[in-house]
This record gives sequence, C-alpha cells and structure tokens, in this order.
Amino acid sequence: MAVEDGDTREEITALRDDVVRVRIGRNGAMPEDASWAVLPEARQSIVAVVPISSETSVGFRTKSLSVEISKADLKMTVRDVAGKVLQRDALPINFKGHSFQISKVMPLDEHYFGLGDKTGPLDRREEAFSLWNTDAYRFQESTDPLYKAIPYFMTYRAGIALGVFLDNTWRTSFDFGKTNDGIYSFGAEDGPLDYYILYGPAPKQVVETYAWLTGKPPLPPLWSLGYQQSRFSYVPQARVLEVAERLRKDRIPADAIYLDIGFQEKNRPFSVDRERFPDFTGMLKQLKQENFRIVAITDLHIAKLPNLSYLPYDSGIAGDHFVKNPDGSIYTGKVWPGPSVFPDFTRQQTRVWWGTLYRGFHEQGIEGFWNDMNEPSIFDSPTKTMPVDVVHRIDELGFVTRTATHAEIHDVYGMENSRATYEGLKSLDPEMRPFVLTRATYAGGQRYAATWTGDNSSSWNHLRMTTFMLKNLGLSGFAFAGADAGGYAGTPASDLLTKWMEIAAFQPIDRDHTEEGTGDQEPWVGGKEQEDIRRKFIETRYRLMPYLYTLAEESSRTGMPMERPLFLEYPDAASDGHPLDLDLPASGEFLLGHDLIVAPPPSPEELDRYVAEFPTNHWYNFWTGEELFNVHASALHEGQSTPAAPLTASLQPDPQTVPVFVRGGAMLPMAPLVESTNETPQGPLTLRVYVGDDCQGSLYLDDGKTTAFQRGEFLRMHFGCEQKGNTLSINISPHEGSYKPWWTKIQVEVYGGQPNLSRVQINGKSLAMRPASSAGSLSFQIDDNGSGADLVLQ
Ligand code: NBV
Repeated sequence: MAVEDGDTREEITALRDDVVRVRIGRNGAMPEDASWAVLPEARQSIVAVVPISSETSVGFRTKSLSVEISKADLKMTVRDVAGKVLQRDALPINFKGHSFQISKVMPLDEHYFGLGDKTGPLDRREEAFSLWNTDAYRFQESTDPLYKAIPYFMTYRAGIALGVFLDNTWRTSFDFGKTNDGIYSFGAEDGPLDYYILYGPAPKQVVETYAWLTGKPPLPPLWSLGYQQSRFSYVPQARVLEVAERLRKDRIPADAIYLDIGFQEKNRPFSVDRERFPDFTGMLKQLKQENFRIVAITDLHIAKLPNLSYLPYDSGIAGDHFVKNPDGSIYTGKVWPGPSVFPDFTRQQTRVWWGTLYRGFHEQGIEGFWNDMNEPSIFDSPTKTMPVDVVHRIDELGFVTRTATHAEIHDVYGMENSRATYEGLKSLDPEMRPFVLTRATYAGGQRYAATWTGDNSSSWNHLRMTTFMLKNLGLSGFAFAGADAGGYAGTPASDLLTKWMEIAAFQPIDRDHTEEGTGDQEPWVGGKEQEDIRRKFIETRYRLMPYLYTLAEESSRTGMPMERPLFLEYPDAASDGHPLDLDLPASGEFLLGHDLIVAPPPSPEELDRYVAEFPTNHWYNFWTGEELFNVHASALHEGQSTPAAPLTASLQPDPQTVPVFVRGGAMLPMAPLVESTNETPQGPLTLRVYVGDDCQGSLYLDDGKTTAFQRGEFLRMHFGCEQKGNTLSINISPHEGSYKPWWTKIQVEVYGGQPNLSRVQINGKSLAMRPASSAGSLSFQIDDNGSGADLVLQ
C-alpha cells in the first residue's frame, strides 16, 4: 500500500500476516531498497492483504493485523484482528534536514527490551539511547553509546509482544519516554526511513520472527560452550603453556585459551612475536594434544608498513582494499601497531581478501578468532573513531555499487568485519564450524559471530548488570554472548571472582578475561577453598553440556537465546501480564533455556535473606532435588477467580553457591564429567526426570565440529513423562539421525512423584535391578540401543 502527501510517499507492505514493513520516501523518491541486516528471502516475501478504507483513513488487513493510515497526517495505527490497538503513532513523522523521528504512543503499562547490551535497567522505559559503535573502555551503568548498534527493540504489554526494527546504519536514537511523557520515539540522523513491525503476540514468537528477518546464529562448535581462559595477554609462550598445564593439573575443565594482542610482533595483526613465542607451532601442537583450542585475536587495523614484506599491508594495497580520505588517499589512523589502515569491509572482494589472511593460522590449527576494536576504535582521532567523511565503497549484491561516507557505514563496519572473518574461515574449510567473537556489530551480526559485552569492570555492580545485558542481547538476536567473567578492568576480590564464576557457568559463553596490568584472575587465584568452589561450577557446566548443546542447537534453528528473561518463556506468570523479571525478587534471576532458573540475589553481593520468585508453581532445587510446590497457588488456579500468589522461596545468600532451580516437568540430559569437550565422556547418559506437568525434554548431539549434521549425522531424542496415580510413565524416543552417541546406557534419575516407586518395567518387561533410592530421588540404568523405551514405574 502506498500513500502520498505532497512529495512524501509512505509504502507499507505485509511481508507476512504478522510482519509489516514501513518505508517513507521524501522529495519524491524512495530510499534505496537494500539492507545489511535483513535476509533477502525475508525482504522479498509478501502476503496478500485486504484493503480497507474509510473517510479519514486508508489501510489493509492481514490474517493477524490491520494497519490504518490517517489521511490527514499519515499517522499509523496497528491493531490485532479483534481491533485492539497494538501500536499507534503519537505524532506525525518529524523530518528535520536529513534526520527523521517516529513517535509512538507509550501506554503506562508497556515495557521495552532489546537494543543489544545497552546498560541500565532491564526495561528500557524512561531511558534514552544513541546507537553509534563506541570503544567504551570501563563503561559504567550510565555509559552510552556502547560497542554495538542493534536498532531493534521489543514492546511488551499485558502479555502481548511486538518487535520494532529500524533498519538504518547511520547514528540512530531511541527514547522510551525519557523526553516526553507518554511518547516513545526512534529515528536516525540520516539514511532510509525503513522499519519493520513484528507481531507476536507471544514474546517467543517475536524472537523467532526477528530471527526469520535477520537470521539465526550458526550452530557453534561444541568446544566454544566449554570454559574459556583468557587475559590481556598470556605471554610469553611458556606462560600460555603454564596456564594450560595448571588447568589440567588442578582438574579445572577447560576448552579454550585466548591469545590476546601480546602474541603478535609489535601488535601487528596476523603476525607472531617470534621472540616471545619461539616455537609457536610447537606450542599450538602441544595445546591441541592437551585438548585445548586456541582463540587468537586478529584486529582489523592493518599496520601501515610499506616495503617491509608485511603481507596484510602489501596484499591489501595491491588489491586496493583500504578505506580512503575524501581526497582519494588512503585513510591512516593510529591504533596498537602505530599508523594503521582499515579494510573496506563493505566490498565483497575486500571481505574475500580478508578471509585469505587467516590461511596461515588456520593451517596451524587455530580454530577460534577474535575481532576486537572494530567499532572501529582509533587512538589518535578526537572522536576515537574514523572521521565521518572517510570514504567506503559498497560493492555488494543487492546494493547499488557506490561510495558511502563513514557516517553511513560506521555502525555496520564491525559486523562486516566479523562477516569477512566468518565467511573467510568457511571458505578455507567449508566442513568446519568457525568460532568468531566480535565486539562491535549491527543487527543480523548473529549470523557471523558470538559477542561479549566489552570492557566491564571487576565490581559487584558489573556482575549484577551482566544479567540484564545478556538478557537484552539474547532478545536482540545474540544467543551466544558472554561478559568477561571476573571483570575486565581491575582485579576482583576473591569472593567476587568466585560468585562471578558461579553465575557465568550458566551463561552462554563462559570466559574469564582481564586487562593488562591487573592481578591474576584464573580459577585458582585466592587459594584452594575458592578454587574448589569455582571448579565445582565449571564441572556442573560440563555435566550439563548435553542440555547446553541442545539449547545451542535450538538457538541455531529458531533464534531463541540460551539465556532468557523469565517473561520470554512464561509470559502469563503475572496475573496482570507484566514481565516477572521486573519484580525486585526476580530481578537477579535468569533462565538457561526453558527449564533452569539461576537465582542469585537481586544484588549479588547481598548477605541478607532474599526471596526468589518463580513463574509457575512447581520447581525443584537443582543441587538437592528438593521439591518446591505451591499447593495453595495450584488449588486457587483451578477455576480461580482471584489470582494465585506466585511460588516464592526465601533464600540465604551463600558465597559458596548460587541457587539453581529446575522446572517441575523438566527432563534434563547430563553427562559424566570430562576435562574438555574433546574427551569422550565415559559412562551412561544421565536423564534427570523432575516429575511434574508438561513433562518433557530433548537432546541434540553431533560431532560438535563439522557440518556433517546437515547431512543427517546428528542425534535427536525426545523425552516425555506422565504421572497418573501411583504410576509414572517415561518415554524415551528412538534416535533420530545417524550420529552414534558416546553412551550405550542411560541412567534415569527420578525426582519427585510417588516416593514409593519400586518396580520398573521397560517395554513391558520388569527391570531386574531394583531402583536405588537416595534422598528424594530414585535411579536405575537402562540400555539405550537407539530404538527408544517405554518405562513404567509403580
Ligand atoms: O586486545 C586488548 C584488549 C582486549 O583484551 C579487550 O578484551 C578488548 O575489549 N582490547 C579491548 C584493546 C584495548 C584497547 C585499549
């Protein structure tokens, strides 16, 4: 549908029944129809609509929505099929020079999430943000802008969610009622007015639709879910080996060690300091034998070293791959290596060239790469980044081939850097699944890289903020994300490092990292007692690896984040539909997948008792198996007229642990302990059955490394359980896919249900062994030959 008013033209299309795109052209011309974020398949999709019109408005209806534009001022209203207003323009669009601003009505009970890992409260209400990728060393709670530009947010009101994505790479701004009461607004300083509205109503649906629009993260290699050890910088070579050895000697499970800039010769990307790393290849071999993966930093600033046989510079010059000043000379800025030049990542040919720079490291067996400083961060510029008039070239399928100023490219530059890395690694070895970690990115960047929240600080408040930042990043498409555990700037006190490691063990990426010049921050720092606690948590992460990997696969298929706010899974938890995460008792909590709640105190340093709040009325303590059941609430629930009180638990903070709860009805797959995911677990798969309603679980497994899963070499299993009277039935599905698991037996552990279950039948035959029982649980082993099992426990 198109509406015109003078030389302004508004085009509104329905890509799907639940996805609407709004584009506005000024001066009689529509903006270029191209996108770095939106997938071509999504942009080209379209559904038939039914036109509607009245005296005052025109619009259309889809099967899920209606859209109306008022003829007088082009204000838009979006409604659901029942006529309920979902979103309404508060003011006509405000154009000023090249900039524009869209203003929407902000109901009192609406909440706002997303915009990546912006700091501040979880809810963006009454906050305002600017999106301009910035190296924000030691950022604090009020620092803005930060490293990433993800111009996407979710509105959530009384159980109804809507996504809004402004596809504009210029500096954008978002104001959720901070300036004007009752109005939220978003806009850009220049560039296309092009935004999408994604209707839920369930928040989970919006997350999946955003993934449909901008892409899903690829399935990560299994090792990247292991514990990762980093610092700026492990040097020399002997120190890297010493850290690796200590991890193994102290039996701290670990999968990755990072090489930060210190491993390079004079900080030059893609080089190795041969003095400090006299036998780099030998070191890599040894680490591989010890089951470690290396993640090497490869910053994008290429040292300007003419005539010194520095390949990245020479080949970049030969191929004309660097960005230029307006006068056509190559732009130079000072970063780690001194004067540096910058690849023109918005050119396809330049990305291909960048990818070739990885050949050497790749052949030496380095499997992970880290793209830092890609906002881009520049030391000798007053703006700490490139001048806005630096000239980039766009040479890209779907775009008009043209030049573009840095003002337009800045926010997408880091994403295209990580894309060049990801695609380069893919073309060096199409069978492998690359692991790329990026600091700066744009919407859609989840297709190429995992991310971390940048240079946080070793403080309790930063640990608290991490939960909000990762929840919002997850809602913004980044399923694989982490924060520097222990904090980057500063040295954490022992108890802070311990608590941070306890919590990080349940976050998608578990990486301990710190800055140059700070004290040591490895798990053993602070003595045996602390190390024992930290080890226990890392071990728990490894035992939970089947669950974690299953979640990672879900993320790659649906876009659902691994770490989730409670309201994403349980939008009906509060009787008035507000997000539970906003309640003080639940504010420190997060979900790992659908079934685990991690519940540190609202402020993790607190010593006083606190109350944890649950979204449903039946949970178990993950550590003890103890059942928490709100009988009162469930009784009221049946035919209730008064809302049931939520299930809560009063908890005593304990420096040695963090409360973790499992949903009644969860079936959690777990594995025997390994010291690295490269080891094959020895023993049975454990299936923990937490008896309750909606009892189910699943498991996904493959070789953890290659793309063979795309050809059917994976294993998927579904589990179900049902309690009827004294009988508990458990179903284990036959194996789907051709991947052979490491186990031949399953250890079933049953929590809750009838305490006197003592007889087990498998596929109609009695199990010879009597189940063993221990406090609150009972367990037995069965064979798993792949054909599934029906178990009856009486
Ligand atoms: O490469 C050094 C650091 C790195 O450790 C950190 O994680 C990045 O966020 N890097 C920043 C460069 C520091 C520049 C002052």
